[in-house]
Amino acid sequence: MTIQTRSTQPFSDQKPGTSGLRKKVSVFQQANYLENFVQSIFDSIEITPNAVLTLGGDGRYYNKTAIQIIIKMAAANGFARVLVGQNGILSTPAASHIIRKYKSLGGIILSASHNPAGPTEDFGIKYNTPNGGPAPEKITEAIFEKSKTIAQYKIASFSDVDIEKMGVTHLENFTVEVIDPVTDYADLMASMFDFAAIKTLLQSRFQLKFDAMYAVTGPYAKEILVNRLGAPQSCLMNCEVSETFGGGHPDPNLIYAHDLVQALYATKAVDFGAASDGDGDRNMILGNGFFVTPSDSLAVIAANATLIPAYKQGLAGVARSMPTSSAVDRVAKKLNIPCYETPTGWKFFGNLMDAGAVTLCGEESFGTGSNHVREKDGLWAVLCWLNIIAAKKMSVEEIVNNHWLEYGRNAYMRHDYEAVPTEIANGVMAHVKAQFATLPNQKFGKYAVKIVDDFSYTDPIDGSVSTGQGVRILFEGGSRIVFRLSGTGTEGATVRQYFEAIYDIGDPVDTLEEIANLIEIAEEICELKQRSGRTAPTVIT
Ligand code: VG1
Ligand code: CO
Repeated sequence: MTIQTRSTQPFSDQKPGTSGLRKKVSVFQQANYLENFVQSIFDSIEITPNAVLTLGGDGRYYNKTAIQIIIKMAAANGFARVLVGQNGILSTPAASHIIRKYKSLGGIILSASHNPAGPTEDFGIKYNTPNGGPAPEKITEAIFEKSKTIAQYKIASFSDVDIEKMGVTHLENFTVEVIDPVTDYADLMASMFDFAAIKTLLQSRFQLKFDAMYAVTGPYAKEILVNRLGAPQSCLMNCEVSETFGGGHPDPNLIYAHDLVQALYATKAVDFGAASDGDGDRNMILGNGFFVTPSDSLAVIAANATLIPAYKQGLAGVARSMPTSSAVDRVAKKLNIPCYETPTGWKFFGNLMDAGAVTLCGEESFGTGSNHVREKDGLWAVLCWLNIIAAKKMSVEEIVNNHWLEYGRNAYMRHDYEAVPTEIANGVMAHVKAQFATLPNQKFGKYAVKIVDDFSYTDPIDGSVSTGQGVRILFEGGSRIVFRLSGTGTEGATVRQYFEAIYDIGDPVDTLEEIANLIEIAEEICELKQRSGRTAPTVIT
């Protein structure tokens, strides 16, 4: 095998965001763009003899091209072995599991998650560490620094490896092993859940629909739900992986998962619905005509975790990202376990899970997971719900209503304004921050501002500090508004506004009115609509 060292020049925009580097496909297609980033990753880690790299992605356009380049660069940079999912497929949680199970030095996941796919859409690349989780900021910053001064990269020349067939290819001392992307993950799920009880449930009159949104979870859902749990094939919706995700937007929410929403709201026939995103780490849970907010889903799973075999000993602790509602905090309080509040992005949960401080984690953005891997996990969340339903013999709606009766309720909403011109978005955030001195004690109708800050987090395990993680406006009584700029968009800036109102047990509940009040106050404070000329958010969840 010949190894070439090729000259290159830095690109200025290779800063990883919330979840890796995400750009339009055309950006990645520029000569040396992908190569520069991959070399910057390899230059930021120590590649030991016998090092194994796990490699795979969500199946989107450009995945296969990128995989061939990365295999050749891994060979040139001293990896001994690359494990690649057949056809380049690995869902994000499955990749995390493979990294852990086969003791990889790390993994490269090719995904832009829920962003649309295709030649004119998005591509992404993310590096995960040996614990299976997204690289922490210390490493992503090192990668970015390397990318700014890169002058050359190393690549081996051999013909493309056939990734359609499972098996091993030897190239001198370097091996490429094409693995089944599904089996290891399905085995892990079978070891954690009461498959017998779920099987009985799915073979009763209980009807399930799962929508893979033409993205990576299709084959996983087929193996787990149909082959192993005996659900009928007809429960699968949009389960063929396509390079363009069927031209859709594989973001499991009430707007984009319309086929599923239709199935759950149009008739009484279907009891349970779930959808997952492009790379399989997000989930949306629906009962018949009933939407479970991701924050409530986390709280319900935490409250009922001991019904699931993997958690029957109880939870060490829980964690949620700052904008996520505090529904899970109430559960933690009752269970008398710690509850951590971290910045947005799964990379902040890794240290807590590695240290054994938390078992379950979640985000408001349809992400829930546990310490079985180091990524959020869409199908895992679906199985949690099915296991809980099988054990409690109640509908989704009954489970959630009972939960609110027992713990109180958090009303929650998120507004996203996508593709806002960057200067306007930055202006909005600056305008909010300029009011930090005057906002405390200010009153908006019945809402008195208590605390205003820009969230900063000190990792309790390694002491690292992350600042500027989102502006929080906390009101007396516990309601709050959060403003953040997204770190995953690829066009202009995405401004996110989060609204939360708290109801204690016995409080009269009018979630719509409370949230509407907070939405108005938010505009008064941030002037986003006024400054951008927008009249409504792009997405409401
Ligand atoms: C969004 C979500 C965040 C999530 C991230 C990655 O980030 O808000 O909760 O962790 O996407 O999810 P941002 O910076 O755009 O708000 V995924 O499914 O893309 O890996
Ligand atoms: Co995702």
